[in-house]
Amino acid sequence: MKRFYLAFLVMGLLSCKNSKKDTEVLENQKPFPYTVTDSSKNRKLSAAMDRSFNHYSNIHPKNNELYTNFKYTELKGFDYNSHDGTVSRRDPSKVIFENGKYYVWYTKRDTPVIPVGAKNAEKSNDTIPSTDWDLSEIWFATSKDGFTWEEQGVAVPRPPKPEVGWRAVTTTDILKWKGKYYLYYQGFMEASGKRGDYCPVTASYADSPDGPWTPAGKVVIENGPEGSWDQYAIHDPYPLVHNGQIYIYYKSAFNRPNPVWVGGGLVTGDNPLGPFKKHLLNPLTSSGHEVTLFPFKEGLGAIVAKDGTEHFTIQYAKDWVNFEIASICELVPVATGPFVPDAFTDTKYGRGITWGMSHFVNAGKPGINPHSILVRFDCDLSLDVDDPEM
Ligand code: AAL
Repeated sequence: MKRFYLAFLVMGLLSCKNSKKDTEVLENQKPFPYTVTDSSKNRKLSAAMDRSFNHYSNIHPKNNELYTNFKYTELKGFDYNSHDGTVSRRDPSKVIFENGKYYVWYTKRDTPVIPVGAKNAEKSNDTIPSTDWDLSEIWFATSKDGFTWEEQGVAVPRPPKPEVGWRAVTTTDILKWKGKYYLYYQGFMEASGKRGDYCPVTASYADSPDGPWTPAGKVVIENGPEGSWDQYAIHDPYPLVHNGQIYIYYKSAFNRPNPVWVGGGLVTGDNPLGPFKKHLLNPLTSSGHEVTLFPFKEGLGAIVAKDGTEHFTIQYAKDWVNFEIASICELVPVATGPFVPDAFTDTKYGRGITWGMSHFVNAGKPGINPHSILVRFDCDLSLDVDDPEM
């Protein structure tokens, strides 16, 4: 028994000694960037408190214009074959307003059977898809009010083998540039999942959003050289116009086929079919499975949805390159295609966004086959929600 008392006494003395040491003034510790009470000055901080005060001290989640809630509404007008998993719609483009109506483009899969899954990609063939987006094409729909949509048909079909995108054309986004329209999209040359989710980006162009679309027939945003962060995949192209140039943001999943780590990059140029220059600071973002951006004041806002250490944040880059976390949000939309009134106007003071399309993925559970649906989201990431053009 005595031995136990002795042990407690020693432990007690040691812990006193440690706590005294912890409260000692720490040389080289940075002064705090905020007001603190005297008693908390010069204390050693735990890792979490250090992150909170010294790295993220500018975050006030509910106290700036880039904080919002998200509301979701089911859309009318899309048929899903009783949600049996053979029809899937996902990854909507930005929504644009032309000819008195809204337009959206998206990935549509309509296959005789459901996907076998990325891990079983070897079992896929010309009619059996590996993933939800394998064997897909790019379709489009129009709407007068953004709630009820009329599916218009295919905009970009899969081209014949071995052209870029022969296996699947997916995950598109729209650019309006000098009176013409450009759809950028992922062009798969193998079933997704065989080695990873590997693909480059290609494009088609048209004089009208109704088409017809002419394929560029070549890779438009090249994968990086061997060993670089974007060597395997260029995903989610997202074009905007800034400083008289085309800015296309994109994502790469840089350690596929292992767990996904994502980075977001930027290419710029003045010819919509390339060549484009990759930004020297790429990757510009460390998180966000799909890249969703909108001109906001002088800079660029970004909805950073799933994946990465900064997921479910809204970020801001005053210079369109160096992103800082502005807020942390809940129920953040995935694969977002917002209505961005200033996307192509080369605005010097962006108005932000209030609504758009996103997708919900049903990953597949017993009795429910995997597929995705398009939904509408509404939010307040705008300077003026009463603006009639919003
Ligand atoms: C999406 C996007 C890309 C990926 C896959 C289909 O949400 O990031 O398009 O390839 O998942």
